[in-house]
Amino acid sequence: MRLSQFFLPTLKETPAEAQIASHRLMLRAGMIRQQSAGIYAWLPLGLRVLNKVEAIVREEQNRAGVVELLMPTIQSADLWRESGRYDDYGKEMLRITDRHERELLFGPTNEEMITDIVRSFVKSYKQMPLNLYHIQWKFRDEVRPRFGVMRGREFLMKDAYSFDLDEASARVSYNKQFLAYLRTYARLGLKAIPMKADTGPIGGDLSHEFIILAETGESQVFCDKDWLELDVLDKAPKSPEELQSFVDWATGFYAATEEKHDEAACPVPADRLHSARGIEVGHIFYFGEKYSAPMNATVTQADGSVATLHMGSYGVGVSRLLGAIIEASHDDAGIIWPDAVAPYHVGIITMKAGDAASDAKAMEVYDALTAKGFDVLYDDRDERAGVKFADMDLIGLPWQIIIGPRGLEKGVIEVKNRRTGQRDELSVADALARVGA
Ligand code: 5CA
Repeated sequence: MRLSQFFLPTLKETPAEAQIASHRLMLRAGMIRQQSAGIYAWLPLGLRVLNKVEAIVREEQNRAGVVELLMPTIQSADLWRESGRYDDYGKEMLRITDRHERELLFGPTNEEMITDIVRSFVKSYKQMPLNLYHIQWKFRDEVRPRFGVMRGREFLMKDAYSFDLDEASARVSYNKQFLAYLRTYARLGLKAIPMKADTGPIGGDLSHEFIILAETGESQVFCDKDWLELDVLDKAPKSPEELQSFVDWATGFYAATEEKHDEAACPVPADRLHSARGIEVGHIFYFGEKYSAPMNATVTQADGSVATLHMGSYGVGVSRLLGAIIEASHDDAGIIWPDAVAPYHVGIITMKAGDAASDAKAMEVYDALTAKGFDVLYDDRDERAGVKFADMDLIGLPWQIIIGPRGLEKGVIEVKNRRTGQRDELSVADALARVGA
């Protein structure tokens, strides 16, 4: 992509309304624009990252054997009356009336709708277990939407739902999601800590929140430092027994939110206890028959008897993750994207506008990288070098290639690593190799 043909409305000034780094940086980097309180337009750069995060979430759900579908954003109030949640959900729910005076709502979550779909098609124990997910926009009329995409009113969520014959099998579904969550966050370059959690309006008695550490997190959390050293991607439990031991192992490390932490009773010695702010990037629940019983989601068993389905639900805050990743990875100059979700892998800057040799070399490098399948953003604007450097640091691509007449005379171009700040003058071939091409 050539920047002169892209739409990247970066801001020089720090927007006054943004209190935390990720919100400031997403606005300044031209990723999002607020359209109403807690409701954002995703500008091209922001959308590219959102799509990459979504793709990793999707791959890990598919890997765990969860099947994708897509449910609508608008739901009928009657469905929520069946579960008894229509009145309970209160003011957070956006209620809508259509031209026929039918009561609708913009879905804040989908337990009722997925239960309705499953009960209408699934009649026999032979169709169990069933694990389904979708990635869809949600609306919650939060009292205080804030921190940009971190606590929005409209936000993108991956929500999965499991249906099983009994509690033991539901536990296997839960554990598969638990593993998928740890893998998802690790691939996004995040250290997520599973913590036992309260279940709130979703319900049930088994639940874990996945928290990542960042200075601006909404809650104070405590955890065993040893957890932060571990790599979960090298673990591949397969059988239900292996999976259960994995979950037991992963939840065996001490981790607690402020409300649950008790210094006197804490089993971890002070020097191994890490205390930090945390951001909730996912939440999983097992709630048994809470929705299936009132909504009559049952199957016939082998002996002819009727079993009410055991359910769980599993949420990832896809749009919130962008804020969380930036909170965990930025510096004074801007965002530092982990490779896995960077909107482009390399940015090319020419230092002297109108210099034909620089322009030609930039196109040569651009073509070479593009031919190898890399996403490249070439800043070909007629701007001062200083402006281009600042914008490139701000948008945080992992690598920068800087091309100017002085280097070209020596037969070199410069490669800068955004994370370490290291800059090296290299031949074109070495520069391509340095960025991984
Ligand atoms: N039905 C369940 C799981 S599918 C559910 O709704 N869980 S939740 O309420 O915990 O939401 C799941 C995730 O969505 C949260 O962990 C959080 O990361 C994200 N989330 C929740 N509210 C918001 C919000 N207002 N803005 C951005 N992300 C949010």
